Amino acid sequence: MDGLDTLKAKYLTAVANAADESALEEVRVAALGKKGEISAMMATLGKMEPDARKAAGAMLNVLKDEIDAALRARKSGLADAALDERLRTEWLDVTLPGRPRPRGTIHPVSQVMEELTAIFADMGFAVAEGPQVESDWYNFDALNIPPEHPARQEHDTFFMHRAPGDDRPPHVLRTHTSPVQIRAMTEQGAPIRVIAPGRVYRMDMDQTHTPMFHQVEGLAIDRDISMANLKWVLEEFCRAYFEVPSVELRFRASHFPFTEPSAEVDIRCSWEGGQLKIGQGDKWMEILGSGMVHPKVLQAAGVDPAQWQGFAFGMGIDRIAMLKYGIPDLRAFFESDLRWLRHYGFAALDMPDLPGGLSR
Ligand code: 2NM
Repeated sequence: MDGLDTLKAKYLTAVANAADESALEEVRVAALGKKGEISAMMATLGKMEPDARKAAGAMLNVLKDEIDAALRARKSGLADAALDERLRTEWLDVTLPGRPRPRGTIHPVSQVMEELTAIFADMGFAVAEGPQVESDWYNFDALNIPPEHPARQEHDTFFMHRAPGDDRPPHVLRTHTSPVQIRAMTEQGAPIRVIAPGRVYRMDMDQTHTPMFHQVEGLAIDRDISMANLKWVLEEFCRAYFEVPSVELRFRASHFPFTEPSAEVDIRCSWEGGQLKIGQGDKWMEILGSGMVHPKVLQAAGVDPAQWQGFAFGMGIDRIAMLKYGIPDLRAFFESDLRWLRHYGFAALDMPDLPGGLSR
């Protein structure tokens, strides 16, 4: 039988060059398959003389075994390479630290609420809370704001709807947190020392106003509380809040229906190079309103104005947050822009405490 060496070389080369298992299978079929070249040669043995058949058959069997062995060896080589490739590409470093979950941050308004709560708590003020939907009595009447007062007109106040046919005055979204103080006085009586931080609502929207904003009000009622106590409490607050060694406040006569006398409070500051400095300089900046609680307001809350008196004040939380943390635009507070929140937000473990300093 001639040409077996050529055949052997042809198939061993084809085996060696098969790039993957399916190419290898094609080689196997071409050589050893039922219609393959080796099988076809086996089929010719029957027509040979017995001696020649024996010799040719033995050679063909050797050739078949050699090609079969080469196929198997190549097949396991390809499988090893395929496994190595998977191990290389699907490799995973199980010792890497876990990916931190994206975590939220503390909103500057929440941070400032925590800070001022800590400061006032240190001076003996408890936190009071109340509903954001209020009766007009708690929001206005009890605070000596008569029906014809401008603050009661539609352009400032959000009114809730009553059921058709219900002629009682509508509820309102509270326009200040003062109703919380009325409720606290009514429930606890005097003496009392509370702050009421929270959301308030006014129909107003421009560069410096949003329809919802945050306010903190304070109230201290006792037998002999005066404007002097008020001034000290506010100075202590500003010193701690703005984290400066000293501050200077000035009272400017003003008017609120719920206090008499009333004063707006300015803080000494400077604006050198566009940078606000609290406690020094030759400028004054208004930061809050205050006064001695009007006798009619005490009376409305069931506190006898012949025996008790005290101060109250109110300030905008969003505004003092902007001042302390250099936030230029009020409206950004409520836009829920993640980049803004990540930039101005506080880490969850940055909660303030007075011994540690409010900002660390
Ligand atoms: C202010 C200014 C002055 C105030 C009054 C009361 C209450 F309920 F006790 F009468 N709470 N807050 C008050 C006084 C608020 O905000 C500018």
